[in-house]
Amino acid sequence: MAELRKTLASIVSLTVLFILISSTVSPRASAPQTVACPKLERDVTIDGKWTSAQEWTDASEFPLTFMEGTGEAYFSMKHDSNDFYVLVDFVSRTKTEVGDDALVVLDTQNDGGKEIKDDDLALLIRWNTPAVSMGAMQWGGWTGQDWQLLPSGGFEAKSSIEAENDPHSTAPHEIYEFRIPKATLKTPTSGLWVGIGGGEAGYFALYPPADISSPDNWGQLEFSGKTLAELTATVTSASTSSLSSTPPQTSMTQTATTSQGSGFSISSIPGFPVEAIFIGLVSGLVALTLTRRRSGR
Ligand SMILES: [Ca+2]
Ligand SMILES: [Ca+2]
Repeated sequence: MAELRKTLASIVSLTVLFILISSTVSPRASAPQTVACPKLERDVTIDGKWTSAQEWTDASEFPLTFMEGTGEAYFSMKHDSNDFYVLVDFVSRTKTEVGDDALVVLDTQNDGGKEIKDDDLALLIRWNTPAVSMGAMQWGGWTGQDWQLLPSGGFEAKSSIEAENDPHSTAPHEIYEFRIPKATLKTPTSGLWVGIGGGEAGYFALYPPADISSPDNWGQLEFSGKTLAELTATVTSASTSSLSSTPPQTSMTQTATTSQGSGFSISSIPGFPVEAIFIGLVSGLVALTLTRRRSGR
């Protein structure tokens, strides 16, 4: 509860920060990227690690783009008839610090827009101590409350640094796993945004690398009836496929890109640690929406 109070107490001041950050983010130049989520071949165990070396090799994988700091991190996704699964594998994060976190944001009605709306959902795993992470929290589906611990309805989220089965690296590092019930998503296609943030020195990495305050810029998540192997074959045989933005699983050896000078200039704002900025981004979205609701706008 202390952590929850701390987050809530930060909302007002961080709203200002959020506005400042928003003003520094360049608009996305191209249309949102469509990303196909393959049907799973192997079940997921939400334990915050690669339960086996094959647990996530049937998932689509994408590097996160570092807007602040450098590193190597990926997110992977797949689905079955009931759930959407996300892995965030922060390969280079071998030193865990308080405040490190991973966030999955969904536009559940895919109505986009230039600002966050009631249906937009965020799930967070945050490290409360260097050794203990706390479960998922959510906001969205507006009933007036802010973050909650472990929302009901089948959500699951865990993190660990146990990497003995991780094909990227077996050196201990931060790994996050999420289960999100598909019933949460109200349309066949949903806006999607994934990110990590934290660290004393500061890091902030995203997919897609866009302004998160505007759902228009989020990726477009589509659940496919095909497995990853089938999707990859489709891409290979049809270069004009809409799946062309989905990298093949060879991305397992791909390194995350860095994106300094992309227009996202957190470092231009003095006096705020990036950890606070990351939480502030989310808190700012909450506060802005609450302010508008209270003022009737
Ligand atoms: Ca697992
Ligand atoms: Ca929405």
